[in-house]
Amino acid sequence: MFQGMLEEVLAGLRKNPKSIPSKYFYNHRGSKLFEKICKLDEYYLTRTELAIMEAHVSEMAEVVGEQSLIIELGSGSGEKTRLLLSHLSAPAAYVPIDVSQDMLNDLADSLREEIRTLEVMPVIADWMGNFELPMVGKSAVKCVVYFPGSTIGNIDRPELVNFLRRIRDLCGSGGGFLVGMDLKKDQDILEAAYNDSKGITAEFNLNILHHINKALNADFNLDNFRHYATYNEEGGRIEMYLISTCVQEVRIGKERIHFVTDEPLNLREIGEMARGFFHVQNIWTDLDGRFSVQYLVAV
Ligand code: AVJ
Repeated sequence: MFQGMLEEVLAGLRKNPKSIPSKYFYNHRGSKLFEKICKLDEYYLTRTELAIMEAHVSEMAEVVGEQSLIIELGSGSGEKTRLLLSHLSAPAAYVPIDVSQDMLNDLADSLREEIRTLEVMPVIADWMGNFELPMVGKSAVKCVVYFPGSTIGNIDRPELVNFLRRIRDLCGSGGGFLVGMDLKKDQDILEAAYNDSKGITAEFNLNILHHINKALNADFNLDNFRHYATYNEEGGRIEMYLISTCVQEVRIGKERIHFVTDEPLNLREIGEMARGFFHVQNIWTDLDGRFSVQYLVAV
C-alpha cells in the first residue's frame, strides 16, 4: 500500500517504547471508523472545529485572500473544506493531498460539481513525505496550506520542526498556514473523547493491527491488545496505546517482535506547536475554549 510500509512499521516496533506511525490507521475500514468517531458525543473536536469555521469563515476567507492556491494536507470527508472553499474569492486552485485515491476522487468529483469554477488538482502522496505540486492553470497570489482536524497534534516533536520548515518552504514567505488545533482543557473531557462509551475508538485503534496483518502478512492477535488513552498533563497531550495483555511474540514478514505483559505501544502524541517559521496572526476558538483554528503567516 505504501512504499516502505514494512520498513517503517518494523522500525517503530524495534524501538523502546514501541510505536506505529499514525498514517497506518487509515485503511478503508479505518477511515470508516474515523468517520464514526467524528460523530460521537464524546468526540467534541470535529463538531467544535466545524462550529468555529461556521462562525468565522468570512473572516478566514478574508485573511486567506483572493486568488490563493489552497493546499490541504489529508482530504477527509471535506465538510470544513467545502465551507472554506465556498467562501473564498476566486481561489487559484485547490490541491488536496492524501494517500487514499478513493477519498481524493470522491472529494474532487463532488467539489467540482459544487464549485464549478474551482480547479481541483488532487495529489496522491503521504503529506509527511515529499510530494510535487501540480501545475495550476491560473496564477496564484499566494499559497495557503490548510490543515484541519488537529492532526498536527499527531506529529512528534522532533519531526514537528522539520514539518513546519517544509510547510513554510511550501507556501513561501507571506504564504499562510490555516490549522486546526486542540486546546488544553479538563482531563476528563479529553480522555472521554478518546475512550468513548461505544468503544469505537478502541476498534479504530485495534484496526491498525488488522491493517498491518493484512498488508504485511503479520500475525497480531487483536484479542491480546487493549486500547488505553491517557492525558499527559505535563506535555499537554493525549497519548494512546495498545497494551499487550500477555507475553507474546508477533511475526511480521521474517521478523519476530516480542511483547511483555502490559507493554504499551505508543500510537500518537498531541503536542503544542513549535513556533519559529511562522507568526500567529489570528486565533479563532469556541466559547468554551476547547478547540482553535489559527492562521499563521510564513516569515
Ligand atoms: C484525526 C488525528 C485528529 O487524534 O483526534 C481520534 C484521530 N484517533 N480518535 C485525533 C483519532 C482516535 C484524530 N486525528
